[in-house]
Amino acid sequence: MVQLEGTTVVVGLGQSGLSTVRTLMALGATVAVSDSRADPPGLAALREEFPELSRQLGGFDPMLFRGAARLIVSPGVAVKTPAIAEAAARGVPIWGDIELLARLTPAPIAAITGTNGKSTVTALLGAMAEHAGVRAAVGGNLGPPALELWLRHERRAVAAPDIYVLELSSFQLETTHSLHAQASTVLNISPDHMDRYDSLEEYIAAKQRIFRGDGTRVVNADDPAVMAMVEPGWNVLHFTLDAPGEGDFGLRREGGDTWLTRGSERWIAAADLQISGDHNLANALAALAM
Ligand code: UMA
Repeated sequence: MVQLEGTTVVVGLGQSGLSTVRTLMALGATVAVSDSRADPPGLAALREEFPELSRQLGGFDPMLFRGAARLIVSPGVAVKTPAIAEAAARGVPIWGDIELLARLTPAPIAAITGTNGKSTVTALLGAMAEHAGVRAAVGGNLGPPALELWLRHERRAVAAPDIYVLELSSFQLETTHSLHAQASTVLNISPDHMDRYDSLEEYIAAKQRIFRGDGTRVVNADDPAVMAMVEPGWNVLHFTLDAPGEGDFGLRREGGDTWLTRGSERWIAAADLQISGDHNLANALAALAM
C-alpha cells in the first residue's frame, strides 16, 4: 500500500482533483486543496463530502506548497507554475492522479497516448477486453478519471479490474513517474498544446514518458517522431498502413480486399470494421497490437 505521511496538497480541483481528494481520504491521508480560482469546479461537491477539509482558494500559496509532503497536480495546471516549480526545486515530490493510481493498483495497465486517436484506441481496447471476458476499467483523459475507476472497486461497487485501459494526455504524463505499463503506445505526434509547451520537443518528451518501465511498446512505424522515441533493447511491436514485418501489425491488399494482418496472418478484413478511414485502420491496428 502506498505510504502517504505528511500533508498531501491537491493542486487544482475539477474532476481530477475531486477524485484525487476522494481517494486520498479513503486512504486516510491528510489532505489540503488549493486552486487558483475562488470558486473552482467541484467546490460544491467538495464542501458537501468533506466539509472539514482544508481549502486554500483564489490563488496558490507558495508556503503551503513548500511545506507539503507531496503535491498532486491536476492535468490542467502546468507544473511550471511558479509556486509548483519552487516547491519542486526544494524537493517536494510532484505527482498527478496517474502516479497515485500506478502506486495503488497491482493490476496491469495498458496506456494509450498520441495526439490523435487515443480515445478511439482506448475504447476499442476496452471493448476487446470485455469481449474476451477480461474485466477492464476504462478511462483517464476521457471518460471517468483514473482514480474514479479505482474508487469504484474500492467501494465494492464493482469487482476489481483485471486490467486498467487508460487514455493518457501529455499533461497527465508530465506528473507520472512510476507507471510501468504492461503495454503502452504513442499513436502519433503532431504539434498540440503549444500554449503549454515551449517547444515540440518538450511536448514529445512528455508523451515519451509513457514508455518508462519494461513493458511492450506499440509504436507507429509510419510516424518518424514516434519511431525516434524507440530505444535499443525495448520490446517493441510496430503498426503500419503498409505491409508489416513478421510479428508486426499492418495492411495487406489481396485481390480487391484489404486485410489487417499480423505479419502475413490475416486477422480481420478492413471491410468488416465499423469505423472507416485510414486513421481508423491505424487505430484498429494499434488496438490489435496492444
Ligand atoms: N486550475 C488552477 N490553476 C490553473 C489552472 C487550473 O487552479 O492555472 C484549476 C481550475 O480552477 C480547476 C482545476 O484546476 O479547478 C481544473 O483542473 P483540470 O483543468 O485539470 O480539469 P479537470 O476537470 O480535472 O479535468 C482533467 C483533464 N483536463 C485537462 O487536461 C485540461 C480532463 O481532460 C480529464 O478528463 C479529467 O482531468 C479527468 O481525468 C480534458 C482535456 O481537455 C478532456 N484534456 C486535454 C485534451 O484531451 O486535449 C489534455
